[in-house]
Amino acid sequence: AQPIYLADYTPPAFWVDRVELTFRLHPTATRVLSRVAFRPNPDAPGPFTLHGQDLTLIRATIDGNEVTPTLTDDGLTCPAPDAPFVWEAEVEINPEANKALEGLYMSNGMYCTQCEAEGFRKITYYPDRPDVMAPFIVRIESDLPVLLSNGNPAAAGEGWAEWDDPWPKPAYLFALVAGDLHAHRDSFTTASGKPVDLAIWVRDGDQDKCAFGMAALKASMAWDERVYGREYDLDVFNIVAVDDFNAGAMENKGLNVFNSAAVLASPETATDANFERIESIIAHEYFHNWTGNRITCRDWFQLCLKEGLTVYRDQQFTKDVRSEPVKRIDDVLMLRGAQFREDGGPLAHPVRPESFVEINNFYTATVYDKGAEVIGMLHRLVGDATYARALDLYFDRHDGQACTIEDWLKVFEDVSGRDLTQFKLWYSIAGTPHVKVTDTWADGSYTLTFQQSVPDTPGQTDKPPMVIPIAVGLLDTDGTEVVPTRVLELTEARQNFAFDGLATRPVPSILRGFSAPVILEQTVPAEHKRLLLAHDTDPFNRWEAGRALARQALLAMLTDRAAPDPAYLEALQALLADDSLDPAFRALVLRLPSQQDLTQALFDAGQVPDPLAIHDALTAMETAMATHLQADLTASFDAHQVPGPYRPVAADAGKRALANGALALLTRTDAGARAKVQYSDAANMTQQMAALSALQRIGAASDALEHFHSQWQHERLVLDKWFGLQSSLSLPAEAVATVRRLTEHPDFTWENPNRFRAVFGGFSSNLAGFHDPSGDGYALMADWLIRLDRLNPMTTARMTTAFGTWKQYDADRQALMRDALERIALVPVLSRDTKEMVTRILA
Ligand code: BAL
Ligand code: ZN
Repeated sequence: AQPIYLADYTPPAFWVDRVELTFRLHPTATRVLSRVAFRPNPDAPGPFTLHGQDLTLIRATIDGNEVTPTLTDDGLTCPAPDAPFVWEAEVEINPEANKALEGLYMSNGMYCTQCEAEGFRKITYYPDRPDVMAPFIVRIESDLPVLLSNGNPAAAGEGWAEWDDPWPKPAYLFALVAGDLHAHRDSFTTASGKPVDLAIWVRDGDQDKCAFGMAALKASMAWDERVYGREYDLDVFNIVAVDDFNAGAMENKGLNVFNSAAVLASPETATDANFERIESIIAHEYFHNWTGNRITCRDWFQLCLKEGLTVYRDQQFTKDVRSEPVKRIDDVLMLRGAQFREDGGPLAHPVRPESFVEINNFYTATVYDKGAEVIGMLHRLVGDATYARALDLYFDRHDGQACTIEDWLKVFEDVSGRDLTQFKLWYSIAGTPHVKVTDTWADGSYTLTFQQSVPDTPGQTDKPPMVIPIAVGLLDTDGTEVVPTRVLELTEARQNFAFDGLATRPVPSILRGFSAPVILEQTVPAEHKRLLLAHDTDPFNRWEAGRALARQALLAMLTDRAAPDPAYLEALQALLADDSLDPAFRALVLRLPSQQDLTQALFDAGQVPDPLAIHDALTAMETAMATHLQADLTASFDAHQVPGPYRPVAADAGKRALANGALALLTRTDAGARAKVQYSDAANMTQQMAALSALQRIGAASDALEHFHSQWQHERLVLDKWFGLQSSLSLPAEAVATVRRLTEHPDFTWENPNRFRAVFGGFSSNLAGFHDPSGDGYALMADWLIRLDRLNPMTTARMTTAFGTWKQYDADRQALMRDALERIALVPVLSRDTKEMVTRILA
């Protein structure tokens, strides 16, 4: 397959004014009748071509006259008038055979669609590109009781329903759902007084898991009105939960389709983390109604236009409804864990990629999360008032259009009067910038010197300096803030910033709030880190200082065989006991860097990471924490039990997070005594899973696992947790055998992406297990990826990223991973998705 280039974009040769679709649903032989009003584009004349894939064409007409199109590799072409005309076609498709879960497919007897990015071409012949927008009218014929599509319900009768979506949309936002579904209903009145009927549609038995999602939807609708001035624009908003789904959810106009794991929750079956994730995904998909649907992308290279902005908006929402510092730390953990890793390896690409083979491979942490960071920087640089005016102008100027990053930045230039030429590099330069900072003190003047550079990435070298907003504050050596936060704007390769009028040499707090997605290189004495951990007014940097101390202590254990640093443990002790601090924040400070963080830190320091040594160092540090902090951890554990009925609110979740963080550590030295009690007494899934995880991490969970399986074997989402916990937390020596055993379990329904991801996504995060020196982990992963690729290329391709850091390891492991990757690459009928990923990883 040939790459597609951003530089080759040409507008469509034909516009679409109106689409009418009729679906005669049948599991193996669904008929799709389309009637599409086309109009030639005088600005880009060209042949009439339509995308199409896996379709059987029954008949086609133009203005009522039978035509015989020429079928091509990716659709068809046909002579067409040089004036507006009506194209009609009838095609047959087989939803039951569609295990790739793109286009129209069946899941547990229900029909469902997924069209982003290019799934609509598996439903009928059409210009399946986001810059072709049209209103859709849809008729569904089926005996199933619930028949849904986009827009407003228009009419319905026995065995049929019609839907009318007046808002012009690209085909990727089309959706259809049909099944024996049950509604959890509510309503919302918009700011201008328009009533909206809301429903979450689920399988029988799941009705009791919808209330939280519905509350999150209503909160999102109100928030978008209050903060962005955006009202909802249809009479109904439907959400459907489906078990077989490649992603988390999809923002189809008026008919969001959700992976059931991203919407269904009850206290008994979902953890605090599940509830928070559900709330943010519901918000994300709802916010797409304006940032994605009303204003969409001109082409798929502009994916970050809707995704970066919508992630930024959902992050703002979570900060507002929960804790701002905790959310910022969580987001940075995610960014560093996924995006920095991507940016530092063979899969690095710009926020706006310039070429792709398969667009599904670019729904990445870079497009989403770095894309959101870029918007956060823009916001920081122009300030709140200008950001708000820019967004108003963006919605006014571009409503109903398919736009580019240039359109987006022009809005900010027009409103702020700034030249964003250099800022725009954030969209085209891949790789995480490194910012090295040094300081000098002379004659009462303190100077910070910054030097920036961006590492080479595939296809990109010799990169120019970027615009980097660096939020800085200064403390004195007693911990009092002497200069409050100021945003320095770095634009050159090397730049000085002076602070005058200080009585003594200050302690700097740099990159407050993680004001830019960069790697900060600074030599900070341990006593300054402890001072910042104890006193910084910026909660992010307070946490960051604790993190740096933990990393330093762990690296010393790994490289110098040092004992766990007592000064670090003392600093933690003070923090743990500080009841003025949010328990959720304290829980984050207590969490050690992950195996993956330490792997990266060692690699960055020019060393070859040993996964087993890293695992053992983390275990030793946790044991030291449990021993030295036993009284404090016990006090924290006892003091943060949450009595009464479970509520998924941030305050209670924070207390549970701290108590359960303490429990995980205490389990290292009490042979699981507390965890066993908590497991037996648990009245909600957060408590049950925390206890089970703590036991699993010391290899003492077998009885509890057996009990958990028998308790939850009929709850598929809970069973995913059972699988995932074992693959991700099995002890290194047992992990490969455990995963193999899980794949032989009768409940391992591997065609379901959630179940597959639970086992193999969990396994790939268990670095000491996955990287077993035998190579058996790699071989097992490769075997299963090869198997899944025949059915589901999208999920397979994403999971190849387990091998993305292969060049960081020792020669033996590299050779074993290369063998596994080459074995996948050599499969004769490998999907385009997986082929592209494996080729890029191997390059
Ligand atoms: N557009 C794909 C799912 C999401 O980002 O919302
Ligand atoms: Zn999105």
